[in-house]
Amino acid sequence: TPRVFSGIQPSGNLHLGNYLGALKRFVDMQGEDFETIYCMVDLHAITVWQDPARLREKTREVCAGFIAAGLDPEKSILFNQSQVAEHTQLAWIFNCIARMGWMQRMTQFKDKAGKNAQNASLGLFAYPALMAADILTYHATHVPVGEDQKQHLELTRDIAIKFNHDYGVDFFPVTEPVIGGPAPRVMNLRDGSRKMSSSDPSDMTRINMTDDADGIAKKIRKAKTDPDALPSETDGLSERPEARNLINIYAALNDQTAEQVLAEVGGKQFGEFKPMLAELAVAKLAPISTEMARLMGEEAEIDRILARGAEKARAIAAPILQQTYDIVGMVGAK
Ligand code: AQP
Repeated sequence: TPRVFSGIQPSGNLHLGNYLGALKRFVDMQGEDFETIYCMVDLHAITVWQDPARLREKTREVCAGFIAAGLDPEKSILFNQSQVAEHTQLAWIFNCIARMGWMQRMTQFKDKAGKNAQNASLGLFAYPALMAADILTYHATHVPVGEDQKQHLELTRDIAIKFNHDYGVDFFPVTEPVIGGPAPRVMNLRDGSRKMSSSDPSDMTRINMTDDADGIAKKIRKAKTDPDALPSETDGLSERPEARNLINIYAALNDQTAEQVLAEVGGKQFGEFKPMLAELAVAKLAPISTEMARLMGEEAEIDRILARGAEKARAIAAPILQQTYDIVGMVGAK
């Protein structure tokens, strides 16, 4: 069976972008067709400063979010990245495969490092090589992510290809990004040109998985829109990023396509559509946030799930790392 790997950083609040771009799709892939491995990537989170107590809390919160959204620890391997040392061990090998020029082209580094790149951590620069190791230490073939991760997945492919070429082996698979669904890039509610993000200083720009019904309704009511009625076909959304975003969110939450949604709501004003969207968002998200809150009260249970998941993950990763060491020529590789 093909293997799926993906992760989410426990660095901020889980938001609707994480849910529709990643988590909901993790759940969709869980089942007979794939072996699914999902990770809280705490080592990625610390590429920018994290308060230790908050990092612990957020790691458990993301795990609670995974389970509340429908990931079943019996069907998917769930664990915390730092629990499986093979990720960092393989990342070192990949640091020696990836080229400086490749890394310098990464737009996420440029965005996050900002103007003062000299002051960014070395880890932030090397982030995509660790991500390649996360994926390839399981020989994962499918990686569900939001559209913002596309460039990092291309780098993962480049690393696999160069490793195989340099050592004359056919060892690492060339991974397929699984970017799709109606909302691969959920936009900021106040600015349709920017993605919804946990690091935006304004909480009104995003819907958090922990927001209550009133909070969700208020954020949707205040979301930026334009004065026109909704079109009945997606062509009519091309110059209307805010309208497109709300339609895509509706479609993704309701397991429809944007076309299907517009066939129903075309002609309506936002005054009528926004309450429909708020009602749908609350109906879909409230059960998840309620379950998340309950699970957060069961810290020991979460830690047990992570420990068990880490053991299963290590059983897959360890032999692949040893084979890698052997290919590279390290004495003592098993
Ligand atoms: N706006 C988004 N739309 C669709 N997918 C998104 N993802 C993130 N934002 C959106 C997807 O969520 C997964 C986890 O990403 P991450 O670990 O980078 O999470 P994050 O730090 O919470 O992402 P942010 O909010 O965008 O963080 P900052 O503000 O730090 O940049 C990935 O699959 C990602 O594509």
